[in-house]
Amino acid sequence: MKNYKLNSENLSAISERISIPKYDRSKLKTGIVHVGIGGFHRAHEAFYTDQLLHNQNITDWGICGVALLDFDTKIYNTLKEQDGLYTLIIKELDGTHKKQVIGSIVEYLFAPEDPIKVIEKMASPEVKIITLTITEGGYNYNEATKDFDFNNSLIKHDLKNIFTPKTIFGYLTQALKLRKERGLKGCTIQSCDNIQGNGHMTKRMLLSYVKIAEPNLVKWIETNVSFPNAMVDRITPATSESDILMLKETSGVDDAWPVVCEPFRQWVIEDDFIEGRPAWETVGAQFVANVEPYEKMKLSLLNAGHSVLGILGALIGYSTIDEAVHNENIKTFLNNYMNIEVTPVLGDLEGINLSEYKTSLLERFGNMNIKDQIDRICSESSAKFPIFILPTVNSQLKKNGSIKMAAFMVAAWAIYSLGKDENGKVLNIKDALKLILDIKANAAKENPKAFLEIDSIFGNLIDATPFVDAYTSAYKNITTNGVEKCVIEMNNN
Ligand code: CS2
Repeated sequence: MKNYKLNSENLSAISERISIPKYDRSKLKTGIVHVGIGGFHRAHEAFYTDQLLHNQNITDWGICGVALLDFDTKIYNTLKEQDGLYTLIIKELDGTHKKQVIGSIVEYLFAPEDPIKVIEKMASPEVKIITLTITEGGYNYNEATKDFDFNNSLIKHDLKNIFTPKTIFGYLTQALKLRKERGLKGCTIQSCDNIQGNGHMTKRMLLSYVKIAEPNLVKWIETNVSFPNAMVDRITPATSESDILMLKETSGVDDAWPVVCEPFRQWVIEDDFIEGRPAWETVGAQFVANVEPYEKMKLSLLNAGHSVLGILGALIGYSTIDEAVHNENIKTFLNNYMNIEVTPVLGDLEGINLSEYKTSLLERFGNMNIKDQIDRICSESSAKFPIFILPTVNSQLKKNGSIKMAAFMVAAWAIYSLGKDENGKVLNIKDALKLILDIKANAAKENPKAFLEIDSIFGNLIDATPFVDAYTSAYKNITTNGVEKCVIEMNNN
C-alpha cells in the first residue's frame, strides 16, 4: 500500500482510506484560540468542533492552536508540517478502531518563538473564545495560601517582561489590555482542565495577577470577559510508536502524531459566553445552568479512580490502567472507595444515575485497547491529589465519614514517591514538585507524617488527627505487607 504523508495536498488520496474533513477549511475564520494542543484538546474540543463544522454551514469557529511551552516544539512542528491536520484513532472496547482526520485546527502558533504574534491573535476581533488546557498545575494556585502563587519564578519573569511572557497569565493580560485599548469587545476564557469550578478558578487566578500587573484592567475584565465552568471528559492516553505504526500499516497514513482515545466523550458547559459560541450542543455537548455537580462527580470518581489505579498499580508493578483494574482486589478497593467515601459527599445529582456512572467507569478503565499509561496517570500527582482526592477527604472529615481508603491512597503515594515499586524497579516519576516529594518521602520512612508537611499540597490536613492516624497506620501496613495484602484486608473489613 502506498503511504501518504498527512497534509492538505494528500487529503483526497487519504479519503479513500479513512474519513477526512468534508468542509472547506480554507473558508474558516479563527474564532477560537486554544492554548495547550496536546492529546486531550485534540481528542475533545477540536473533535467536537470538527463534528460541528461538518454538520452545518459554519465558518466562524476555526481553531488556532497555541503551543505555550518550550517543550511543545514537537507538536507545533508536527501541526505545521501537516497543515494542522491529525488523525484521531478511537479505540473501541471490542478491539476495533475508528480513524478520522480532524481539520478544525486551522492555525498554529509557537509562543516561545513569537510571543507578540500570540498576543495579537488573542486580541484579534474575530476571536471570541480563548480555551485552555494548561493542566491542573498551570493555574498557579497554592493550596497552602489558597491563593495565586507570586513566588513562582515564571510569574516573576512575566511581571518584568510583559512582551515576552512565559505563562498564560502574562499572555492573557497583554491580549486583554490590547482589546481594551483598541476599543474592541471582550471575549470568553474557557478552561478545559480538570479543576472544580475551572471557570471560577481561571477568573480568580487571572484577576489576582492582573491586579498586580495591570491594575487598571481589572474592571474592564470583570465587565467584558466571561469564564464559564465546564466538565470535560475523554480518556486520552499518550500516543505510542505502535499507534503511529498501526496507522501507517492499516491505512497508509503517515501521521507523525496521531491522537488515540476512548469512544466515550462528555462536555458539560455553563452557558456563559459573552461574545457568542459554537452550537456545540448539536454535536453532543451539554449546556447547563450549573456544572458544579457534574464536575464534582467526574473529578472525584473518574480522575480519583485513575489515581487509585495508577498509584496502587505502579507499586504492584503494572504499567497500564487496564492491568490494574483487572486485578479483582484493586477493583473491589476502588469500588468500595467510590461507594463508601465518595458517594456520600456528592449529594443529590439531579438527572444523573450515579450507580450506572460508576459501573461505566470500571468498564472504561478496563478498555484493554486503550493501554492508558500508569506513568501518565501518576504524573503531576502533586497537582492532582488536591483536586481529585483531598476535597473528598475534607468533606468526609467534616461529617465524621470514612476516610480510611483515601488515607491509604495518600500513604501509597508517599511510598510511591520513594521512586521504586515493590519489586525494586525504578518508577518514572514526573512531577513539578519532585524534589520536595522526594525529600519528604524519605523523611517519611522514619516519620510517616513528614510527607503531610507539604502544605502546598495538603493544606492543613496534618492537623486532622483521624486522617493522620489512618494514614500512619496505612503507611506502616503497606511497608510491612505490600499493597495487595493490605487491599485484601481492607476489602474484607
Ligand atoms: C487522568 C485524566 O490525568 C489524569 O490523571 O485522570 O487525564 C483523565 O484521563 C481525563 O480527565 C479523562 O477525561
